[in-house]
Amino acid sequence: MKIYHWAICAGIFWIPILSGCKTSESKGEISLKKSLEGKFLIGVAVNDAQASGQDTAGIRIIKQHFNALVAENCMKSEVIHPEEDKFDFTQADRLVDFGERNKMVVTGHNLIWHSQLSPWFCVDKDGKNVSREVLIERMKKHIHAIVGRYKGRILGWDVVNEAIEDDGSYRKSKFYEILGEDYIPLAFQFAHEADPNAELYYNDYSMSHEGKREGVVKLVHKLKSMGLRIDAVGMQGHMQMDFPKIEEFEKSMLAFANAGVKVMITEMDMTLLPSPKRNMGADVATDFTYKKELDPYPDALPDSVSLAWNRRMEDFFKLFLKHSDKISRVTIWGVADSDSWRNFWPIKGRTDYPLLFDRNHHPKPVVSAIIKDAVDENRSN
Ligand code: 9MR
Repeated sequence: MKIYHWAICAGIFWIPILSGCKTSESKGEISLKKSLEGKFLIGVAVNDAQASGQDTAGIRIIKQHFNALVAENCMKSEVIHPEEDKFDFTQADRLVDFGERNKMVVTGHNLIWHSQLSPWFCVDKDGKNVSREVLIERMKKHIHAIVGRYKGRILGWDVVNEAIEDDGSYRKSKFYEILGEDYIPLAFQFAHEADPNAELYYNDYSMSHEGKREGVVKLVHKLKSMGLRIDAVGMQGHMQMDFPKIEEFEKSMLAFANAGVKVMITEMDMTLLPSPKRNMGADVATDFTYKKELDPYPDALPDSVSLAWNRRMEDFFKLFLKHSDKISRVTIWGVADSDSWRNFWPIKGRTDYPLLFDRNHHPKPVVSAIIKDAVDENRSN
């Protein structure tokens, strides 16, 4: 692994720094955001320990390498709108301030999602589904309050999250149960009313599935034909080592771009742990029992595994560079391995290695590789 890293570093800076290019990066001389300038924004999901200033090692990386951020959790309805008449903007305000202080583009995540949904949202005090009229009014109030509060400060919103199933059909969420397909155009309409300048996105996982690809393309056409604003499709990008095939992911990127929207990779990470199922997707409700053999690297990673991970991650970034004209942002779902939700999903308490920075907050070899690939591409253009 060290030799691979040396080779990458030496290629650009002719300095064989076996420690992971730490010296030059920590001086701020090279960074992801600098090398990717003019290609796409490079973002990161930020948690409250970072936005509130506690995680200083994480903050150092965020400032050095990223020019965009998204709220990992603090804008989800159960946090920001815990009761019908009560909003809690404490964490979200902190996050937006943090982004502005660090001159980062801020994305809001998310407005309408079946998961992490405030328990009151779709039901009455007896737990029965509310009427169509009541739910529309609640959605309108929710979206207007949140989007309105950050008007002009947030570039764009994941308006609806994870509404389409792998086969292209609509997810049978509470929103769908009560409002049918209408809830999606309504959400986009309300978000646009609240901040006409904000970009609006549809965001989902497992986007390389043919069925989902077609379902999402259909949705984009539908919103456009209704005269509604939709700027981009967010492909979450929660990858596995054997899924998806890069070509399938590319097909979806091209399909969305052909539908007339920008493509964003919104939640990039890649697990290298054995999976209890082939295509895991990212349904947070999935939960499997812990088994030691499914947690093979609790202390350290064998070089061969690390090498394969770094190579595959680089291959994805090569794909993003190839299609940078279609991509507006690539966002990594967390700063360092220890921050990642992958350590808790789909099995709690495992040790995973899905992000670009390790548990010591050192860059993995792929960071230098991405920088080199971006610099090389600039030279050849
Ligand atoms: O990373 C997030 C994790 O900390 C939360 O516990 C979880 C539930 O809110 O959500 C994770 O982020 C999800 C994102 O909001 C939507 N796509 C799937 C992500 C991973 O589950």
